Amino acid sequence: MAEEKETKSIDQVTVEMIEKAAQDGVRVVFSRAETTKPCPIGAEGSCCSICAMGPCRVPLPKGKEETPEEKKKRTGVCGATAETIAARNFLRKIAAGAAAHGDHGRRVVEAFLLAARGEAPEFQIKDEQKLLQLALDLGIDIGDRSNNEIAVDIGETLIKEFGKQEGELLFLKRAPLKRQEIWRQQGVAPRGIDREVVEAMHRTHMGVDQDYQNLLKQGARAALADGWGGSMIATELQDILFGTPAPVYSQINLGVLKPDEVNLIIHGHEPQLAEMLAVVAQDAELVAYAKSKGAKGINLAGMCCTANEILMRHGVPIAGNFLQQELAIVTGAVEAMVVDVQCIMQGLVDVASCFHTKIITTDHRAKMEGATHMEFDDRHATESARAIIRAAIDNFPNRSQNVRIPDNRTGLIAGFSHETINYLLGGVFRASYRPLNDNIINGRIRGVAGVVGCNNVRVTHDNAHVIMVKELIKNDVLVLQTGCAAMACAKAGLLVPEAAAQYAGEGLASVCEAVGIPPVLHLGACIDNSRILIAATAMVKDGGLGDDLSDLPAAGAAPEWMSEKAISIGQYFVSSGVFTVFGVNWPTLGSKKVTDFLFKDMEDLYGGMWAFEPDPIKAAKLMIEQIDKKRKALGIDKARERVLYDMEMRRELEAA
Ligand code: SF4
Ligand code: MSK
Repeated sequence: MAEEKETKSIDQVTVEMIEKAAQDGVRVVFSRAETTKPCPIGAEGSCCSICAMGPCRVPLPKGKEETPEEKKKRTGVCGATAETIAARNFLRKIAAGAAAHGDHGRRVVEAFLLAARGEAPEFQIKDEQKLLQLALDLGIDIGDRSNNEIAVDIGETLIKEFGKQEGELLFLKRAPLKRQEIWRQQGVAPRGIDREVVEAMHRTHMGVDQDYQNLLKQGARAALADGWGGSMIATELQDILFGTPAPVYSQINLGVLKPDEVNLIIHGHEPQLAEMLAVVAQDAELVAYAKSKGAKGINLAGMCCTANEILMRHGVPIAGNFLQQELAIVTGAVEAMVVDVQCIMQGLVDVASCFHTKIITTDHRAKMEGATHMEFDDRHATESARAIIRAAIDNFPNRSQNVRIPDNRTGLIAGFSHETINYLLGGVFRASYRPLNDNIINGRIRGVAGVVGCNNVRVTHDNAHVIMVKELIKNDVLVLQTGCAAMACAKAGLLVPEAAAQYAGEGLASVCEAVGIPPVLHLGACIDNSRILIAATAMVKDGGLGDDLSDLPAAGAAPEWMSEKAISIGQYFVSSGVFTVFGVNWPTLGSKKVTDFLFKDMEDLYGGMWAFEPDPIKAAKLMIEQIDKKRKALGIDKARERVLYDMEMRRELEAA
């Protein structure tokens, strides 16, 4: 481990570009991390800055047991304990994460409503089947009404979910009945998405909620408003509007940039603009315009979660994940980087100033000093997208000789939506999760793990993702991925069917080979973690694996997390009954009580709990232990012992 931590990335392309940045005298995140060290007090959640009598720092004494007297004195000026401070900080992270996903969801509903009302003519309903299914789920009349009429009702119903003041979020009803009961008993069924975020902010204001358990209860509720609210609404409507993803082949890494074309990178999270750019980039007139400027064509590539969105639906190649955003510019071959919201480093502007790259912001909520702002308007989507592409083309003649595109890209298969998994496993006439459940019950698949989340410059880039996922699949755990985690494993060659024979255990490999899927399934962007909730619910409903999400042999992880959204995602998995382990650092270590509550007591309340383990192999082992614990409780642990060593069962599977 120590040796690996000395390297900045396991990805050779990233290493090569870090070196080029150094040669060019350009500061990127990897160099800034060397001079800006993390504050150890903030990292453990022991700094409170919510009022002007502070900031108050109450770090846990290191290297010695704290006496009760010392503990009593470890408070902020107002008397706030280390417990209150750690829990408040944790809740604020959840609130920010839920707000980010919620606001993304709201923007999608707004675009959906404009499209349904004919006010954004370039957006059309693409997935009619999903539209009708959602109408049925929401109790909206279908009759002989047009798709747009139905869509207006869906949009108007879902936009109210944000400002709803009482009752429960509508999508909670999609969860297994037992899970819904647990939420009601614990008093954490969210009322409205915005309401839970606002209440979290109020409770963490100076002098309000000062009971750490009560604060963490609101954390559970706000996070559920993300997973079963904002995120799920976004995923559902994006699928209806832009198409539900199906398996698609593409490529990843900075080698997807082209030396002789206009390279335009789209970075951020919301898919509306990216969708339009993907369409407009093929426009003959624009291609001709690019040629008039000396380029051979227009090359669109994605970065971070926007990349996942257009990869899943259009097969647009991915330039890289979170820590590669500045390095894309360092190639010297990017004419424009177009950004919207979330995970966009301000350092981009500084890096771009050393090259010819234009940074183009497109959303009124996310501007950057030194960038060019070109507002994207859903009502005139094509026009906005064309203007952006023209700006990129106009910049092509400014490209200097200082260009180095690494000759390295890896193939991957993405596009595993819940609907696709259902179909692939069950076939066209009996789409279901039955074969997955059967293979879990007979032990060929040991369990299912969601490995998701970001990159973090404090640990070796991509390393923990790849090590953890290899360990899981080696032990017959099917892995579902989203976000930058999926990209890390894609670069390591794990997202292709051939990876099953090379890296997966015998049982998992046999199932993957029979169905023709990789052992690691890419489900989309961070927002699409809601697909994992739906897939897990479908497994419960299919039978044989208990009657709640917490009964499933499943676990979650974010080994290289960095964003507040990751904490919100982790908490909604825990509150939905899933054991979830994070790496890097843990933001409540300043309070043993708060940490114990999250790591132990939450299991009694929700059936799921948090864990922290920075070593990815140890973290994978914790996940496998949990999976085995659930298998035992379901009485299917014996089946697994048989299947691994029984040749007759293997022959039977091959013959099937
Ligand atoms: Fe310090 Fe209390 Fe103010 Fe926080 S709320 S900064 S602990 S005085
Ligand atoms: S982009 S939230 S770094 S996964 Fe969704 Fe990647 Fe994390 Fe951003």
